Amino acid sequence: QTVEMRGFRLCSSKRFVLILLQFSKESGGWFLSSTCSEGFAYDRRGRQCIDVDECRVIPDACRGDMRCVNQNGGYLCLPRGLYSQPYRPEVPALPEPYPDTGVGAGGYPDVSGGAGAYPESFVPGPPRSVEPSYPRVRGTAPCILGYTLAEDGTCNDIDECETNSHHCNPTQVCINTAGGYTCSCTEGYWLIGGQCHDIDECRYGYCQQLCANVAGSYSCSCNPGFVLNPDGRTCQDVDECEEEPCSHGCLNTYGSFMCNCDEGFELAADGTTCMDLDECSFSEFLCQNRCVNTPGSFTCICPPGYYVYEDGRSCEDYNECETGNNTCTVNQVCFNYQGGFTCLDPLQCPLPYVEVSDNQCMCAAENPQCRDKPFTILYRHMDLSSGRSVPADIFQMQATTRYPGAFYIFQIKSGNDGREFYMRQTSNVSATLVLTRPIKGPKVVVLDLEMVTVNNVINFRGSSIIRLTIYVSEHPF
Ligand SMILES: [Ca+2]
Ligand SMILES: [Ca+2]
Ligand SMILES: [Ca+2]
Ligand SMILES: [Ca+2]
Repeated sequence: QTVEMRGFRLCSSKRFVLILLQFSKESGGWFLSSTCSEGFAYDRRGRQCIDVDECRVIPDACRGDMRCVNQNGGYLCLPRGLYSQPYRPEVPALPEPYPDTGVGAGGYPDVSGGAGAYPESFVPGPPRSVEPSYPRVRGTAPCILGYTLAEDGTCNDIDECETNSHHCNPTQVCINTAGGYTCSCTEGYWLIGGQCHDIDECRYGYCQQLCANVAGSYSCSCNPGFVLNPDGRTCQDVDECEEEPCSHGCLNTYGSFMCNCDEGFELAADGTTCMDLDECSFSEFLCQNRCVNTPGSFTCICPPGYYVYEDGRSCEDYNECETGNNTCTVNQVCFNYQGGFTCLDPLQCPLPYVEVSDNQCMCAAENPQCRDKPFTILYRHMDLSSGRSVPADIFQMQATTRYPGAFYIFQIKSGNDGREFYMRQTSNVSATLVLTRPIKGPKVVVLDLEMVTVNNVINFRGSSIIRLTIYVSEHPF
């Protein structure tokens, strides 16, 4: 017997041995040959070891609800409720038929236990209400690594993160997966040498302008004049002009803006306010008379009797006599001068002078009263600007009647008390009245300019007068 049972030495189940022995006695159809390994019987006809179908030949091979499944070289007892399909483990091809002489030293050791050899190949079916029972296996769990058997018989994933059975380091984050878990870094960190380190996003130019690195993140900001775009990284120029910050013109620029002012204004220190320029303070010569500052400009004002010329600066005399804007009567003669006018009364020659024209009086030579008096008095009027620069030739005299052998002397007979005038003879028949000192107006100067005629041949000496009335204006224009 022991010789025949040699193949069972490796078998741990005595029960199994007993079953096989029993079968041998009852049926006699099978012969356990010492040359066949366990679970096989020697077929004399075929002269080879063939598998024994224990499920058929052994009554109640499996107990209760267990279902017997024949295996090559053994059998399995599997719960009926647990497996919907007949269990067909993918057993590696047996080297069968065994050679007659090949006494297997245990042959198929994993199958020797009869069941539980391939738990990792089990395909879990839908849970049943039947309370499962399991083949009696050698303590091997029916679920693959990472799964645990639930009470209902299903294999459930173990959440290693939840159960704290993971091996992630403290800087890492455990992420449970089906059948396992992974260690990874949260956003903003990266794995260097097994540790999660903050990414210095600033170093990698995440922000277009200003960047602040923080643990696990970063924050971008923009220079003044820019605003952060919705992407949180790029900056966009602010169009400050939309807020109308300038008094006048606004020009948006990249990162800033510029104000400009209308003509006549200047930008204040604040860079936005436009202030009126006081053009009058620039120069005294901006206006000929008086400068009046106005917002954005200036105006020149002229004294009464003048108007502002086309150039906007100069003062031009109103010629009241030409425009008719005067108060002279029909008998009077209107005389215009700078800044005013005067009405000249009709000429009235003082006795013994008689009028010879509308501006000349004469004292007849035959009249004894006229002896030692100038022969003629010619009335002339002229105007002169106050403060006129000197010297200035202002009036010319010339002898109109020339006597052969006569010569002429020109002199200022009266009215030159201030010695502002000088008579310069320019030929033997002409002279020029020269202004030698500035005269400040307003003033009326009456000069008697005398021309003395001397003729030694006929022993004649006579004179004529030009009574020159000079209207000196109040203003130097
Ligand atoms: Ca960071
Ligand atoms: Ca801008
Ligand atoms: Ca101004
Ligand atoms: Ca005038």
